[in-house]
Amino acid sequence: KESQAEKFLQQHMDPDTSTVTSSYCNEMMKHRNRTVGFCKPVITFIHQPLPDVQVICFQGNVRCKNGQSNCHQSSSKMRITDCRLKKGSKYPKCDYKTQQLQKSIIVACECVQYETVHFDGSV
Ligand code: PAX
Repeated sequence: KESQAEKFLQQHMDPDTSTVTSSYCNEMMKHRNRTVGFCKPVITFIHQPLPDVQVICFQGNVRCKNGQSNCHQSSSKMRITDCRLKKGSKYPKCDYKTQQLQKSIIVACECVQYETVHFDGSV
């Protein structure tokens, strides 16, 4: 079984893409998230080298949305793409809106190797 950290990389990392087309999210959600049973409402892909994301675990500590204290906010803005499910889109036809952004991101880190495990949001 893949670890939480591996799942994070699989679900959120796409370092090699710099410009995305309007079909980016629909393609990525199909290939990467292999949505089974339902359409995920929102997933963010991060277009930065992996070390830039790993180091966030050593940057500003913030409270997570679920009240846990293991979230960290990136000190610099990151190139990201938000994929949001379009209204009225129904499984299995998950239809996403693609939005390229430059924002600071908030991730949860676990202590074993201090790795990113959850995407908490962007600000
Ligand atoms: P997840 O499935 O919520 O958590 P995601 O990034 O894939 O994450 P497993 O063993 O898999 O159950 N973990 C934590 N989760 C939340 N908060 C803290 N502090 C925490 N610490 C550890 C992945 C694993 O991380 C563990 C948690 O137990 C999981 O372990 O987000 C819903 C999804 O939408 C994405 C991010 C989430 O998926 P929401 O709204 O509930 O926070 N998402 C959300 C996104 O990609 N972009 C966005 O802007 C937002 C808002």
